[in-house]
Amino acid sequence: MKRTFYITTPIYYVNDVPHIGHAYTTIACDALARHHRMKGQKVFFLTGSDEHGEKVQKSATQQGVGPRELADRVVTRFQGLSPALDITNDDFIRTTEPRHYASVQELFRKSLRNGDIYLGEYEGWYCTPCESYWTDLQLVDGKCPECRRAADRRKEPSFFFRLSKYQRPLLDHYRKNPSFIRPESRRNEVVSFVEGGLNDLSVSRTSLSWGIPVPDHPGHVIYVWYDALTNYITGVGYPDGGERFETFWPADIHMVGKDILRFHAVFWPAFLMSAGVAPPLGVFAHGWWTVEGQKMSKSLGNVVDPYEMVETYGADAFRYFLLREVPFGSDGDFSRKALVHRINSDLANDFGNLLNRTLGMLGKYFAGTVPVPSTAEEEDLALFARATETVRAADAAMENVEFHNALSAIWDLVKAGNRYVDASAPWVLAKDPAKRARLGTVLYNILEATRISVLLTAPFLPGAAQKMWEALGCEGPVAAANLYEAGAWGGLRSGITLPKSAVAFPRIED
Ligand code: ME8
Repeated sequence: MKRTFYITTPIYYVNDVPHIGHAYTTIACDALARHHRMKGQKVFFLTGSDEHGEKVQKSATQQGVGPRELADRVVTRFQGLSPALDITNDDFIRTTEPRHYASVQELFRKSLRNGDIYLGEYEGWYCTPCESYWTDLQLVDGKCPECRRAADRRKEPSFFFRLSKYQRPLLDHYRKNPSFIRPESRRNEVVSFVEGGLNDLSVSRTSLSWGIPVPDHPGHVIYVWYDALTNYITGVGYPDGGERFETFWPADIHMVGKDILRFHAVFWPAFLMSAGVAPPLGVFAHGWWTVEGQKMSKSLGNVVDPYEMVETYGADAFRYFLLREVPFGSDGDFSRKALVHRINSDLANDFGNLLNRTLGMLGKYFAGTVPVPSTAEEEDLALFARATETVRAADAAMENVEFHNALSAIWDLVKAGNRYVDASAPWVLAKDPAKRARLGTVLYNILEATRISVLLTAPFLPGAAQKMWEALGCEGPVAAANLYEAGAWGGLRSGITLPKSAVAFPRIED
């Protein structure tokens, strides 16, 4: 196993406040970061904000403020997602920070020096009111696709990145690293795109001033995507190098939405190769959410606010729903009904109930003191085997970034725990003093299966898992437990006294 794990979210545009799409990527990264920490790896988890470029400039102009002022205001909404959603990022990078200017300019300079970035002329359809260039394909009836006014043919001097030169190196990289782009269907899309040929890419603008200046060419600012992608190395200390860079670069996973995969899987590795920096090890593209069957949009007024979700349903339930409801990588539909259903059936009925009924019986039959298990019977051995297999299956699913499969394996264990209770009927055993030892064994086994389930849910339900962990008398933060050590059968201590019931998941009325 690799000793380190570096994971990143995209950096979010500060032209508008966060929505479910932002929360989704960040939660997915957080679950992975937590899982890898529990495997004993040294983890670095980076998120941040994308503050330059036309989008932010335009939005600021519309609101009658400067772009910096807008960024300063909106960035707090993104930073606030971490405490609200229980996110454990190690750093939050803003592209307006001095450390990032130094990093972008250094990377750019490397390619300027070796001739991979050269001065040319950018030509396109320019809409003056929108201050935007459009390609032939983007124009609608020959007009600007945004304001529908006439666009003019216009040229400006621009620096270009010699992307065409990297077609072969990129294809070689994809071939040698089959898991560089995941899921596989997305990989095939990217490979076909690159096989189709690559044009050099315009990487500077003179029509915009809100950005990082091109070194030694003050009239040009660096293209916002060149600037934004570079955050992933700035975050670990580029260009100064140092221990953090040595330890964590190349990143293990850049997690992104499917719409921005091409930037990450084509442009970014090419920029890095040109500058002599190793490309990342992997890019994973997830799907998009619709809301109650419709595309999410401001004009429809159906944008899902993550803060509102946390207030209404709690961070654990929201996190659980997003990662359980759809196979990671596919598109999904968000609905309150489906969320409430998951809370009631999976969290309250299956999981919460397992813990509560077990603690209830322990209180009633053993005054809350965890018994010492004796001889294991066939159904006990089946439960141990299931628990051990679940640790393995959940770990394997997480390695494949299949959250839904990890959760479904964990829930199979939870359900097996509930079936074990029903089948061994402690309330019947309790009536017969001769069955006292058997009753103790049964209760120990249920508690132990519950403990292992709680351990496995910690990356997904950090708040609830911690409370349940404590209710089972386990010490320290569950987030700091080691998956393999704490996941081994028999970790629950006999002889300790547990409370009668624990905070579980309350049912929600539909
Ligand atoms: O693209 N469902 O930032 P951004 C799921 N700054 N994900 C969604 C979504 C939805 N309905 N809508 C958006 C940017 N997203 C750049 C990134 S990285 C170097 C620069 C996702 O704030 C989208 O796929 O517009 C993207 O991954 C993320 O939100 C950020 O979007």
